[in-house]
Amino acid sequence: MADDIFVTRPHLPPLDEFKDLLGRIWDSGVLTNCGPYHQELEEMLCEYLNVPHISLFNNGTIALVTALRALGVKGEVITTPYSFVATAHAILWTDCTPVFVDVEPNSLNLSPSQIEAAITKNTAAILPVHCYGHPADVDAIDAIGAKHDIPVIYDAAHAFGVDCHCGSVLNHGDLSVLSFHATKVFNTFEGGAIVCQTLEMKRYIDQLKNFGHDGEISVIETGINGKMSEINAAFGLLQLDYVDDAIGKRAAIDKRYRAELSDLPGLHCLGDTGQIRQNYAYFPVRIGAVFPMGRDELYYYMKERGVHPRRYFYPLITEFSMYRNMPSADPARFPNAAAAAEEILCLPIYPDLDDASVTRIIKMLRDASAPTV
Ligand code: T4K
Repeated sequence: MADDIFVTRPHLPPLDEFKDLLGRIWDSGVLTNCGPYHQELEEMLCEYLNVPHISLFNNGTIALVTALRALGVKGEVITTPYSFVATAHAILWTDCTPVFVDVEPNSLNLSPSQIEAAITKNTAAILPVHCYGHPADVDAIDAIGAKHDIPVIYDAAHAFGVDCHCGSVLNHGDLSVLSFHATKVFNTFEGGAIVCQTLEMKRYIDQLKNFGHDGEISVIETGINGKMSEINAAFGLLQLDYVDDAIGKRAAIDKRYRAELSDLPGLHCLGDTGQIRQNYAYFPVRIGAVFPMGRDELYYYMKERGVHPRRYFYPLITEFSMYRNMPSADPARFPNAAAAAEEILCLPIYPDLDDASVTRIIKMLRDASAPTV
């Protein structure tokens, strides 16, 4: 229906400005294979994100697979069951074995002590997620990686432009992987990237995403086609001009939700992370026992009234058939993740969500919290 509200809507810059950029593609005939827009977007993103090197990809999932491959990861990879399924699928695609451990009860990010407890001689990497763009405990996790000489790859799909206590969260670990999917804070329709710390690693990743080519007639790796096209890169350049404004609009919605929902008994707003630079990618709320409806009841109540929140991340990854029978997929191993999967609802948040719509969502939640009998 026309006035339905979805969990997100992509931010789109003025079409005329995009047409101008397309003109240059038509003139040059360079459509892909790391052309001028691709190069310019890499440079602009390094500057904007304050990272030393970035390699653009055609999506975040291929970037995750390539990141694991770039570090030669073979064996067990410790990760979270509380994420989008692509996190674990990337591990299977590289013929590695996910080992699922629990998250912290409040941040819903991987618990360092649970990671440490799961390390064996077969552990080949740690793959934490900055869930909802809220930084994982990067100091503790990086220290575990260093202590055991195990690489750390952060799935930073939600963490575009996020800072932790010491600057960009993307500079932690060996590699960080971004998604620029249409539903993300910064989007290139489809897209993704790997952030790395050395030029040598960037060159290697660039070879891997380009079939393993090392020059016109030389192929040195079993690479893949992970390249971002010029159209996507041009769109990204335009998005960058508007991304601060877009994050500012998200922040204003986040502030209203917190101010006007936090007194509701049994509804807890997550992610008030204080001093860090946030991107307000999601607005997760936890529906506790004292709320008059369960999480699922509230989800359907809102949908029936034209508002479509999402239950990110329900079900847990470990519920899916390809993971369910793995030894580490026993839900008894991760009570915090299991509880979150049953209790979290992500409310709509995106730059063009207008005040009237936010008012409508808040009123709907207030009505649900005090049903008339
Ligand atoms: N790691 C993590 C932690 C991730 O969250 C993701 C992706 C990845 C890795 C992999 O990155 P990519 O390979 O995707 O780059 C969405 C996205 O498809 C997915 O990118 C994202 N995570 C995941 C959390 O959410 P769905 O199934 O929720 O998408 P969908 O189509 O239901 O869209 C949600 C809402 O957005 C719709 O109700 C309407 C709106 N929408 C969506 C699209 C695609 C639009 O208005 N326009 C659009 O074009 O998965």
